[in-house]
Amino acid sequence: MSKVLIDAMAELDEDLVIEEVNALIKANVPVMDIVGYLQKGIEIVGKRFQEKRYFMSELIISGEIFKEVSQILKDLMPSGTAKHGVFVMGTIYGDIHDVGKNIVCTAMSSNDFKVIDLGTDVSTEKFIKAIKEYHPKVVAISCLLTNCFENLKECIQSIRNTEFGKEIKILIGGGVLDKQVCEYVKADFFPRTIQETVQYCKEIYGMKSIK
Ligand code: B12
Repeated sequence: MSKVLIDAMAELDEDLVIEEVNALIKANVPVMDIVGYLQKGIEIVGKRFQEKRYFMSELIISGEIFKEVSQILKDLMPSGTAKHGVFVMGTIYGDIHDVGKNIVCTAMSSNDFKVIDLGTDVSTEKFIKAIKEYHPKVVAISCLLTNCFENLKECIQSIRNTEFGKEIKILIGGGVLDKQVCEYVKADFFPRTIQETVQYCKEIYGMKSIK
């Protein structure tokens, strides 16, 4: 556990965050552990925002710091060969958060999936168009806002209503989600970790081992 990194992220001390991330990399701390510490720090940012101790500017800065660090961490993950199945992912319409989505996409790509990243604020039509074009067995939707749950539900229902909708597995994720939301929006699975996401997708595509 790196309290230094958690606190530096919470305090939005960009230089210290980068210094500590580099120190952890040097000490061979696994990339996903580093992401976990950053996430703990950014959760504190979110809490302070809720308590009105931080404002929009601090949210924006926290997202920027996370993105910068993600770039450093991305280079440490193998780029992958895209030889396995297709993984379509996007952030639901109404929501522009993309830090978590980008991490999941990078992890999937480095685990040899062909990743189709649809971006943020993705409409139902765009998801369906991508499904028709790429024929994925798994579609992943990110959502960080409570007021987008209805969008999530509508989008999933619309995907299910298409001709291929019954066979596709739909995963959801994002800070505010839990198993109850997963049931409410009728998604197939709510992975708690990225490792679980990778494992689930490998199983769906009939692969045995996990990297
Ligand atoms: C940074 C940030 C922003 C940045 C986003 C920058 C960006 N490029 O993404 C900006 C400033 C744009 C922003 C805007 C807003 N935000 Co904001 N934001 C955050 C903050 C602080 C961090 C989010 C983040 O990047 N976390 C780090 C990543 C790594 O975590 P993650 O996304 O959860 O992803 C991880 C997992 O969940 C998982 N995952 C994510 N998606 C998926 C999908 C699948 C399929 C799977 C398997 C896994 C998975 O993988 C990741 C790695 O483990 C959160 C606080 C928090 N606790 O999350 C608030 C938060 C999400 N925001 C919030 C709010 C309210 C807003 C605004 C409405 C504020 C406003 N008044 O305008 C706007 C909404 C704009 C919009 N329409 O989308 C609230 C949401 C509350 C709620 N219950 O709805 C939060 C929780 C803050 C709070 N506590 O109040 N925000």
